[in-house]
Amino acid sequence: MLLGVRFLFILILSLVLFACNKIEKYNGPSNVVFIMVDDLRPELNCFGKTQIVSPNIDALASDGVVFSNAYCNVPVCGASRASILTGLYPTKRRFTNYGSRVVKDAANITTLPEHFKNNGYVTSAVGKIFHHPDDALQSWSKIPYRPDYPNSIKQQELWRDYQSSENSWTKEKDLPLGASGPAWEAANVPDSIYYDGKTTKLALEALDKLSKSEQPFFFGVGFIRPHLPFNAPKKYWDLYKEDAIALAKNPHMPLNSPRLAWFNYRELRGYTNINKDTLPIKDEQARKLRHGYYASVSFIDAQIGKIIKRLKRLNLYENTTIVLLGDHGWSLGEHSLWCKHSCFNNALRTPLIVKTPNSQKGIKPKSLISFVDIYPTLCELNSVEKPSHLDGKSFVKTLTDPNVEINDYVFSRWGSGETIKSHKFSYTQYLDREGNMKSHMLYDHELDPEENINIVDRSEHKKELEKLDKALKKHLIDRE
Ligand SMILES: [Ca+2]
Repeated sequence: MLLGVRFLFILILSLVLFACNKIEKYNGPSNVVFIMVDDLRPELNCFGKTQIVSPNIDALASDGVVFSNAYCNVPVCGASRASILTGLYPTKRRFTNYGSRVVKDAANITTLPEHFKNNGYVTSAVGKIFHHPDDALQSWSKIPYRPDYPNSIKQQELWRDYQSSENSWTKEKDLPLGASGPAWEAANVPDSIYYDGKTTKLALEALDKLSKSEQPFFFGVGFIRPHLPFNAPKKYWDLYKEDAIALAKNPHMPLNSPRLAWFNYRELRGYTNINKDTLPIKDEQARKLRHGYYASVSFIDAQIGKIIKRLKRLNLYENTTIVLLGDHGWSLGEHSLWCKHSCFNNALRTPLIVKTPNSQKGIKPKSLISFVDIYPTLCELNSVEKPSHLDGKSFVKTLTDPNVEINDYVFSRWGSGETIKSHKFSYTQYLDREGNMKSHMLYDHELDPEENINIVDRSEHKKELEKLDKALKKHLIDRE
């Protein structure tokens, strides 16, 4: 009897050790699922916020690694995606706006999925990964699916995606590019009616096929919400009581901030139910916009949940590297601003969650991470040699040790603004064409994380300012 118990104990112990060993020893190319969510800011529970319902992203975060100090390099879709997917910094000439294309700005550069393809991976995608559906098509083993391609490459068709009868006029074929409908919609329809629901359905089918592939795969899934307009099925709007939605606590520009830091969020003003002048958005409408943003995030969260569930069902979840990121942050009325397009923290700080077969569960590394670091990290994780053109650094070490620091500074730019961020400070210089400084702003993120007081003229920060100025100047020279 005693021998029997001992045998059973040894057997269980062996099985446990075998299981642990299997995970710990996993060391080689893993499948990669690369999930991009348009205009997602870290307004999620896993980033310490409480207003948005996002159980699936939060569950992924608790299984993976959450980067609370991750920064995009340029806060607009096209430029940011081109930068992430080439691993190159944006400059004054390259990746400057939403229309930026890899094939134009970095023609000879091997993109991240292309590099994986060249190294034995099958690479495919559904939805919006590159901004333009026809950009860098050499990246993929087969042309990715998007609802706006190849039938049309009119970008606005993708973003409009209105499904209620009162907005059917937006489907008119001769509507000029750039003409929009309202800034939100809550049609009482199933998920599958909106583009992101269609994307999910195709992503699940693609995963079923990829699971049978003999090659490892790199699979991109790109969601267009919570990009404007905030069109999402009504059931996601119903998760929130609009009256209870809190507005930004600082709906004013920072004290002493430069005029150049302000902008009139033309993107939002382009929607038919938003006033076209320079007046601030009224509280009632601000609350509706927040409601729409939250509903859109919850809609996408549900789609991500379906993808995770399918990965689990296919027994791919444990040994797949899952990367979830936004392409930049978003202002929800803070500083009286909306949308991206600024050098404020709300536009630059961006969600990044990474789960790998070997990463520690639920850790939150403190290191500053730059989005140009994603490309080299994925190479190192999968034993793929890094191409020589990369600007960033691998942050693989942070996936098992949250105290490792990768960068002293991260750098972002928008328009004439160049930003350097350390743990404590964010410093932005607005430069003219010749590189001369027109104005600048400095925020202390330890004392003033909301960036309400520009302290650039305070003498006590003179030494720190000189240090930041020197590091920024070096970066501007190095990256060119
Ligand atoms: Ca975007």
